[in-house]
Amino acid sequence: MRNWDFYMVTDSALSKGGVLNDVGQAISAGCTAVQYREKSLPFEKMAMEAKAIAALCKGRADFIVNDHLDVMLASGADGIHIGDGDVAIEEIKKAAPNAIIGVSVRSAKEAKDAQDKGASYVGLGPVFPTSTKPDAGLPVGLSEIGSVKKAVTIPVIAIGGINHSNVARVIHAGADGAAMISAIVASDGVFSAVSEAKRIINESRRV
Ligand code: 3NM
Repeated sequence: MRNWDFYMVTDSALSKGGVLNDVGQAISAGCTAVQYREKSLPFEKMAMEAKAIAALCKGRADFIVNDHLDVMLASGADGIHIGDGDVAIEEIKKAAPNAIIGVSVRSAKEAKDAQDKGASYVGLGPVFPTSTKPDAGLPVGLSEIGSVKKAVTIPVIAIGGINHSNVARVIHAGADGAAMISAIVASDGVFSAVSEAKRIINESRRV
């Protein structure tokens, strides 16, 4: 795994320029972690898009597929991100022993459980209110980041309602990285939105 201080998640519904264009711009701006999050396309379409993203990421960014083990395997992605009710970690490890496995968690206890089961990193959220994932639940708040960091040794990526105005607080609270959807893909320019997010993150690590 590379340094994942900024973690991009795709969203075809919110995207202005299309998912592939978004990923290309994000990588050009220095993004090192890309998650393909697509809920409703047929397998063939997802696999095709994921293969194209894998090619864009090759040698420059780690590529993670949300939920779909079959799409991860078909595209040669580096890993998978799972949440409640998705494919079990044991099944992923059987199919792809070297895959990076991310698990969505809401608390220190869930994070510890995920680490014990073999997760490579956790996604903690929603840190702030978000309308991008309507079923994300109530915000856990910045303080949970510190609790989760104390409970696990694997990287903690914060997600949910993170934007350019609050990402510095997320990093100060201890997150290893910040994941953003709407603040990036619904912006007027993905390249500049990612560059600016990375600049703020780097700056906030220094103070
Ligand atoms: N997962 P935005 S919140 C995909 O809490 C996702 O696990 C979350 O989108 C979680 O950056 C979320 O636009 C949506 O708020 C994040």
